[in-house]
Amino acid sequence: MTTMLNKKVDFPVLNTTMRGNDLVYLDNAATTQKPKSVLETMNHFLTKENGTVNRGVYFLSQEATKKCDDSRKSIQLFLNAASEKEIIFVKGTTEAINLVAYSYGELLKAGDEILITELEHHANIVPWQQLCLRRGCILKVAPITDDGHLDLNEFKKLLSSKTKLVSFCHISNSIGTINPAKEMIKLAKEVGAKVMIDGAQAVSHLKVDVQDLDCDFYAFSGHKCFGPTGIGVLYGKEALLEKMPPFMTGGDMIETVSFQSSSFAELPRKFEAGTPAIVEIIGLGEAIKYMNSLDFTEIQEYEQKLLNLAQEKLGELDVRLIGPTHTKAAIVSFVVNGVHAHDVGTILDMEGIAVRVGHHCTQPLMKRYKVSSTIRASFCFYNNMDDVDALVRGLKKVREFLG
Ligand code: 7TS
Repeated sequence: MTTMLNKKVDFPVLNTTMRGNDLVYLDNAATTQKPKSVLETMNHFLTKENGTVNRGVYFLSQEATKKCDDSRKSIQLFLNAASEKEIIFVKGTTEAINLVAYSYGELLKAGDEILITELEHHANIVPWQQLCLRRGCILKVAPITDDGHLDLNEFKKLLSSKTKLVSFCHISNSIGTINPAKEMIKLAKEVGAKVMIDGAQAVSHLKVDVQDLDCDFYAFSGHKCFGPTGIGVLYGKEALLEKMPPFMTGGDMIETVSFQSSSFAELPRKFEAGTPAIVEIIGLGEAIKYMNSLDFTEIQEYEQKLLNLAQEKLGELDVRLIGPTHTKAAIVSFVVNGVHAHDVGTILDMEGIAVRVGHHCTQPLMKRYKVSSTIRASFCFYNNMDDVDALVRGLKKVREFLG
């Protein structure tokens, strides 16, 4: 390998041991580790500066408010959104999609169609399915080809003037497929549909530019891009957010309240009911700062090298790779022939190797491949060649133990 980014040093957890071995963390699609700067910023805030936002006349509250505003601003710049009003703080990708399904869903009527793909995480299936049950809309699903890519011809065929919303993952969490987002958005716009992108797996791997993509909504989770859990972002085009009713109601999202009626706050607060996740917002701001210090072109090249090496070495073992082999993120999903995925995961864990086994919250996709579960190793720029070797050594042990 020519480039070694050597970033493990920034992430304290990666320098610990697990069951007597150096930790090999390969579950980055589930959650990423946090750099020191994020941990220190959150600790500093809670230790020295804790206060609530948007209320106090006192210093601590003003400081907390300013830090949350700064975080929103850095997210706006990070995504290249046109305005801070377009950045809504939510709990995570799941909440962002639910918000759109409820609020944008209020604008839909019986017979309207929503188009998703076979690649989706349950978080990008269930909210639409439930919306369809509530409002009589129709859920359509664009199929994938055997090699794990969206079948663009079928996708095109499913688009019509009835399609009101298309929602798809930028990158599949389960098999790593990178969707041709720009092309899909262009096609959806031709029939007048709005587009939501589930970017949970993308923001830590690709440079995302919402204006260049021209999507209407984009969602991601802080914990999957080096920030804390409990915080995520919904980007939405201002004009569309203006038309949508609030999702949750209560404090912070109002302008005036009487017992008869209420008026709502301006964007983005119209969609942010209740005391926000203050320290998490500040932590996410620091994670964005960390990502701004990275060169995403270099990261992509490096992660592709890790992926190629992993695919090559796994190809030499008695395993079946599931999903695409190209145009994909550094996620490998596979089954070890004749061995249950959970047994593989348990033996790897004994070696200090963390992978996810199961259906990865993509049961329909598992069904498509006629498997109930896979082993998934998902890489990040802080992984290195030794981590790939450790995985391969671990899989050889699985064979030794289980035959
Ligand atoms: N969409 C995608 C593509 C995801 O990968 C996930 C989480 C979600 C939505 C939901 O994100 P959350 O932060 O709201 O939970 N994916 C995974 C995974 O692959 N393993 O654990 C969680």
